[in-house]
Amino acid sequence: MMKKHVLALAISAVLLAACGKKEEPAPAPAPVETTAAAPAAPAGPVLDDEKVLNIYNWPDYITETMIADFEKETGVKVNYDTFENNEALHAKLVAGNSGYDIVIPTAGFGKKQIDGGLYQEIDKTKIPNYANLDPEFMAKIAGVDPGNKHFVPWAWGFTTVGINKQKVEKALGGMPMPENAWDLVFKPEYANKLKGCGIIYLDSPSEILPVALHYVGKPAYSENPEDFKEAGAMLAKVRKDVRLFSSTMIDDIAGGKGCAFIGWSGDINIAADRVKETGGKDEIVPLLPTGGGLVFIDTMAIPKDAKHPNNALAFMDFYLRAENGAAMANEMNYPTGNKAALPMIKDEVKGNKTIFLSDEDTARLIPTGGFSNEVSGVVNDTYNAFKRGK
Ligand code: N2P
Repeated sequence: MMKKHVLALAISAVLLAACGKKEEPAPAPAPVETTAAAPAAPAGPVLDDEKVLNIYNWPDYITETMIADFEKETGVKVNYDTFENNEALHAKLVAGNSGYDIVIPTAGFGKKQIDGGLYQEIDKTKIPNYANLDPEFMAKIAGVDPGNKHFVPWAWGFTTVGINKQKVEKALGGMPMPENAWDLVFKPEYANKLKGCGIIYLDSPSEILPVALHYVGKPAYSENPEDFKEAGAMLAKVRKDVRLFSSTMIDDIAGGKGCAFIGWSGDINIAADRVKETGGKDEIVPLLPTGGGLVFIDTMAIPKDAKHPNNALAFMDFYLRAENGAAMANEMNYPTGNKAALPMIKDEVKGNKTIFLSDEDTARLIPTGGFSNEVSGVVNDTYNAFKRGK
């Protein structure tokens, strides 16, 4: 009743005002002196005029709701594309005008992109949640990005050997598992036995060459072409046993295309979960080779020619919220450098020694690094010769 009355009054006031409109200028409002504080700046991040953000990331590397949540909160429309490996990202960046505002290189690989001036410096004052990051983790990245000027951590993991336990045991036929799991995919006496159930390698020179070099006792990121000859000779011996070079490893593992694979730790765990969920009996396991997994730290960076750098910084800040870091571990099996996220990570994930490694396994990892531009030709040639079987 009361409401209706008020509404009626308001309507008649509007009507009256409209009718009585004459040309008389309204008196200028008298300056009001006030001691009240200026109104607070609107909460939320500074955004670019165009509410668009173009992200280029690896496949299967973001939780289901992260993009939609960011869009809803900020009104920024996110275009999200994926690339298969560091080489593909690199080619896109070097060509210029990629159109991307955030890309996610592996830090070691991306060093030459920093050196080549392909990235902007990050304005950390626009990322308040930067404070959530673990300083020790950031110190590791500083090894390739001094002062942490360009790279903001996304997630990390390691390239390793994964197996379908039942299939591998059957194929080995009583032969014991090697102590160094890299033997399964690099040593002919094992690879010959596993070729029947399928050996799959990641399709990327920068994944295969460092582990191959390390396996033959050379520096994983050697700059010496002679070392590559040795790694190439070792690889050539198992070439005929490799069934597939894959860029869709989760699908290939879960789809039963192989029994031993060189893949990423989290993806092998995702495939394992998928097999379990669909009622599969076989166990998919990422192994922790005594010969060490190849660590990767993937990081967000803003290309020099990005059109929406403020939107990019706003997304980085959003991503670095503790709950988003925790979701990457809980849902995607990849740990982050987000220290504030740790208390929110589920016990079963924290307790999984193939996600959160023991100190012993951590010490064995092949540390972050990268090949220089100069040796990249040799890396690619060695890989391509191996793949072609020449
Ligand atoms: C893909 C995540 C792994 C990226 N799902 C390896 N750098």
